[in-house]
Amino acid sequence: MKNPDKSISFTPATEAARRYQAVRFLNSINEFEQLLPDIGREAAFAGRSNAGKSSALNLLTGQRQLARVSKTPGRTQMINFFEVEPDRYLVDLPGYGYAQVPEAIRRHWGALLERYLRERQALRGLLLLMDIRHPLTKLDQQMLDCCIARELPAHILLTKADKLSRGAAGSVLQQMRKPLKASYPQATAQLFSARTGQGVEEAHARLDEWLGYANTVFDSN
Ligand SMILES: Nc1nc2c(ncn2[C@@H]2O[C@H](COP(=O)(O)OP(=O)(O)OP(=O)(O)O)[C@@H](O)[C@H]2O)c(=O)[nH]1
Ligand SMILES: [Mg+2]
Repeated sequence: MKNPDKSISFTPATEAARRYQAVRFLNSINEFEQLLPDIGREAAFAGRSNAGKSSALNLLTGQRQLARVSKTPGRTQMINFFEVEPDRYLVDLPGYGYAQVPEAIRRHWGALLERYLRERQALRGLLLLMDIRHPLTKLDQQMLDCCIARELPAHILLTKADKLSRGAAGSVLQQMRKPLKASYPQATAQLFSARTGQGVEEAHARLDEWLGYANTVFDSN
């Protein structure tokens, strides 16, 4: 699909865009004990392998190569921390659901992810990314269950919205709102495309809220 808006995504037109453009890679960890002290605020990016987490992080920070994007699923294999400023972080989590990862490694990541989600007090919100063509899988629902268990806010990005027509993408979003309302009333959702820049401002607003840059409560449902 043609991309007439490509320049928008790298122009810091808003205060939030300028803020996230200053984000820098901090470190990668693969053991819970390697985490920084549990203070400050973090917003994490989660989702199935290949859902577009790293691409979203790059678009939201206006940096093409901050996080590594790959055609090969399972590329992000560590928990990667990115600093907005001291005590304010974005966190790229390893993707789940990729069958080719050896069982032992999958178990290690599963346990690390679960412990991070359950115990990390600095974690203020979860951006849950789903390919718009495969939304709300069983594993995605498990992530939302984790959020409910500790009353962690969740916001869903339906990624790769450019793969569908405007109308079709809108109707996936509408259809998803029904089960969300029934089972996960706290969760909100929006369309997103790392290719066209669709949905950046809405996602920034959510991150701002969680990281303490906004005073107002976001309401997208
Ligand atoms: N058309 C389109 N392709 C996208 C979009 N976002 C990501 N992709 C493509 O989807 C593939 C996976 O993107 P990544 O950002 O690496 O996905 P990830 O969730 O970080 O994957 P893992 O790190 O492996 O879990 C790449 O080929 C991207 O170019 C999008 O908005 N539109
Ligand atoms: Mg990735």
